[in-house]
Amino acid sequence: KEYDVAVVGATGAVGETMLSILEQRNFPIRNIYPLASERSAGKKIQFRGRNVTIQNLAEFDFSQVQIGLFSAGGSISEEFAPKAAEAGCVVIDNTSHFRQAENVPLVIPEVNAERIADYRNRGIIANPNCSTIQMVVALKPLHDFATLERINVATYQAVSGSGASAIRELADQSARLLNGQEIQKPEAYPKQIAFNALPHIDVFLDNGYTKEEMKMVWETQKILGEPDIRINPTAARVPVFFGHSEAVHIETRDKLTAAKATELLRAAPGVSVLDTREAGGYATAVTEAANTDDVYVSRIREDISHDNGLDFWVVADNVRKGAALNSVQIAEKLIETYL
Ligand code: A2P
Ligand code: 11C
Repeated sequence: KEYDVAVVGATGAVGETMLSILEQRNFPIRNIYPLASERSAGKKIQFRGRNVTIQNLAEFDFSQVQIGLFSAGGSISEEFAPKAAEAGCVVIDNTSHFRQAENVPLVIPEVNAERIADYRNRGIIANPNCSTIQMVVALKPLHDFATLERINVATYQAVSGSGASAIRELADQSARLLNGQEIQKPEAYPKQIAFNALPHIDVFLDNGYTKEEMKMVWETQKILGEPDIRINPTAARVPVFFGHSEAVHIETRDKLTAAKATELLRAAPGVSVLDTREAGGYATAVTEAANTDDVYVSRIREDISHDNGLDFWVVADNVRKGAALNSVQIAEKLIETYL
């Protein structure tokens, strides 16, 4: 069986990757419909060696497709996802807009694929935030064994998480600074990102955390179905193009040794352990994660400051496993079992 699929935000950092992952994984597609704003409508992209014309989202008839992969921003999803669902299209939404809605499942296939069944409620499945996905893929086997009580996490996030314009801004600032030129006024971020680190992703909330940090709290609790796990994140932006890194510190109810955690992680779906406790014996965003599909875990060790504490480092390609790949994996499970 083949499906008609729309990609909303097809010219963006995530949308382009969705298209190439659909190609790479040979998703059974009859017709592909790349959609974007009227600015891009009429332009052509290549899909499976053929030219396909980008169409204007605002004029698209969603009754032509069975699946819509949305990644054009929260306000676009807010307006168009319900319309698409009403027309009979199952929406897999990569924005934050529907993630906390009670009747919308929030899915990482390796963790809670069974929740995909709840697409029937509203015709929408939410794809979690990239920083949540890679952390929870690694946490799931540890939680099943030792029961998580608390998570402390600091992130080092790539600029591709902010989209194509931020990728250009980091490249442009880096080139100018290396050439001894002044940088232009930053647009994607409030301060210079090249050769810097910004303790700020998404908007600031009343409790002093940023929305990116609170998304890690809310989404982790929802995906694991554990509203009582305490989570304390700090999210930072670093001058890396592709691949988020995270230092994760967990406290578990039951003792979890580093050896046991390593064994559990080695057996976990979607996880690759790289941890030889020597120079270079760990994964990094650029050298291992970027352009690949796995979530890499390194630096697994028992916390010397807490009896039931364990630390690890986790990296993944934020645009692939953190967004486009996870959405396509949801679509694969959807057609395998339900459509
Ligand atoms: P466009 O290129 O036509 O502006 P990124 O996250 O990398 O910045 O990409 C954002 C994506 O969302 C792009 O594909 C962009 O298309 C799309 N987009 C932005 N605004 C709209 C809109 N009003 N309608 C449809 N697509 C939009
Ligand atoms: C970032 N995590 O790296 C963000 C991007 O909620 O889908 C994804 C935002 C989201 O900037």
